[in-house]
Amino acid sequence: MKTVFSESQLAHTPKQEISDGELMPAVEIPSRAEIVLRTVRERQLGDVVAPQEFPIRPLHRVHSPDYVTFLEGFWDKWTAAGRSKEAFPFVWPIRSLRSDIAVQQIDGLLGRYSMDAGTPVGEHTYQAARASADTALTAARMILDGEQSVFALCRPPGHHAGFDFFGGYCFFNNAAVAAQYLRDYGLNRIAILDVDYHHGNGTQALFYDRPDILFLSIHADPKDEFPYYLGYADETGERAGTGFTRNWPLPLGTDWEGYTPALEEACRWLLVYKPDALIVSLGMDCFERDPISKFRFKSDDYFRLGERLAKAGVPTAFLMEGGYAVDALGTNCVNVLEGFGR
Ligand code: Q9C
Ligand code: ZN
Repeated sequence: MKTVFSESQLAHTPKQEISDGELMPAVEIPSRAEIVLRTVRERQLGDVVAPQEFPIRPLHRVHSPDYVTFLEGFWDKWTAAGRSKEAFPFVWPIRSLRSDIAVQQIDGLLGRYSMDAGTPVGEHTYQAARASADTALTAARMILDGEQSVFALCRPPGHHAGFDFFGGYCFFNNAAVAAQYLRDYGLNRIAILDVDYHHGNGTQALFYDRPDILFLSIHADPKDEFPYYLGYADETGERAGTGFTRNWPLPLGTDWEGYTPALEEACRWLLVYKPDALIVSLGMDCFERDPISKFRFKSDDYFRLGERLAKAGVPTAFLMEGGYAVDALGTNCVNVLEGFGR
């Protein structure tokens, strides 16, 4: 299996995040990508190729142009306002506040275009997020060109980012951008299986009313875990998309044995849907030693995950999402890809 990777993704270097009432060291850090890349090479998974640079168009197929422009121009505005460190939003236009105001002030803009205060924006965040989307798009291109499987080593991750907001360490929704690209360049039915520990709220919302992109997600129950406000079992799609979203929220403490029935059900939906391509939002944060998560996968379980996905027999692009136990991240990730074995 080939890997797509760009060094530009390492330029996004969050330092701290607001968590549990404290400023804590950031967990979505460049060494995550570095250890996965090193393990891909050590275990000789296959060639590592640089992504193509794509124009802005495929991003605009998923994200609002004003959001993309906001991220692109953010650092200049931030520093012009006399700020020098990484940025955090702290006020949002919820409910009784007005969302029809065309805010100009930088803190207003940060809230307008975000969902949480846990996702610092820095000088090179836009460039890295673009490179991450290019990595996913290149993987999609390779599937169109006949690859049976490909690994997009994306960072920053994407599945929490929506039409016009960042959050959950995500800026552009790599899986959504890749799925829409596959639709635009000839495939009719795309399935996205999200196995990150957290619900992929951004991806779900982007395709909620569409039957041409099936969204399946297995994750920690949002009643106990981020993102709290989406990812419940009764969310199954709307209008033409009714029945084309499925969620399996699982209790904290879930291990491989507890996870398997949900995975089997998800795979059954894949079998019924018969997608032309599968995108796996591949988070490794179900791991027992993940510092921010509460599932109990062991490293060997990731082989089984890969083996099970291979049985679906669909051309598959793996896109990296979360996973914060950095020392084990390479092992766990390459275990999935080796388990998949094509
Ligand atoms: N106290 C992904 O895995 N906040 N995002 C955690 C911990 C957000 C995770 C706070 C977690 C987002 C792509
Ligand atoms: Zn996650």
